[in-house]
Amino acid sequence: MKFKPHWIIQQLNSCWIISSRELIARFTRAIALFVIEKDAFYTTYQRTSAHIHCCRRMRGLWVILFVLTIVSIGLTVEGKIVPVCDAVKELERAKISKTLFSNWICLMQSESGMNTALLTGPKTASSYSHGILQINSARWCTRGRVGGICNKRCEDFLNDDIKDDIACAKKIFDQEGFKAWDGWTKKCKNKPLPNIAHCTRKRRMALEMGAESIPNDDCNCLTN
Ligand SMILES: [Ca+2]
Repeated sequence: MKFKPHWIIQQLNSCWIISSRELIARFTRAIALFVIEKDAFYTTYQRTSAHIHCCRRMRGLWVILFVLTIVSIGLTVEGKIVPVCDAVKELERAKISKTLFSNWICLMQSESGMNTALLTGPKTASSYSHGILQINSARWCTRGRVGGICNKRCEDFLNDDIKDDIACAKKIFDQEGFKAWDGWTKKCKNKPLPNIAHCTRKRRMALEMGAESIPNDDCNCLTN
């Protein structure tokens, strides 16, 4: 049988309309019949009860559809909170100077809370900032198509892969330094920086133990 979503919506809508109008009429008729003729009352009562049951099921369907919609929206916008050591690993892959790792992590934490899907704005010139590094559409990327100085779609900075985010952020850093990010200026500049020593320590311990692989939740980012 071919699925017809418009038919379901029609049924649901008609049920809602009937429930608020027709039910009152049916109960009124039922009360009148009860007074006049007892048997006729029971017949009408059964029909009305069946209708109430039908509407309850329809309302149940509405609730299910509503919950599914909310869940699907939630899945769409839900981002990944990147573990610190995973971010450090990506910084190393991007050949960022190790002496700046703590600043980069502080930058990510202060700008986005390490959330890859964070979208903020609009700011000046209707620009938006995207992702874990809050890359702005005013200059660095273009919304909906490839563009900007980084020659990227801004939406690409909202997914869980932060390699391209870091690559673009490197260009921002090369041109403007960390001061390009308000979060870094307010929360990192001349402030205590995040301690990422545990990322290097776990890696070093694993190497000393001769482990060939390290569990996912550990950091295998630093080779020194
Ligand atoms: Ca990305």
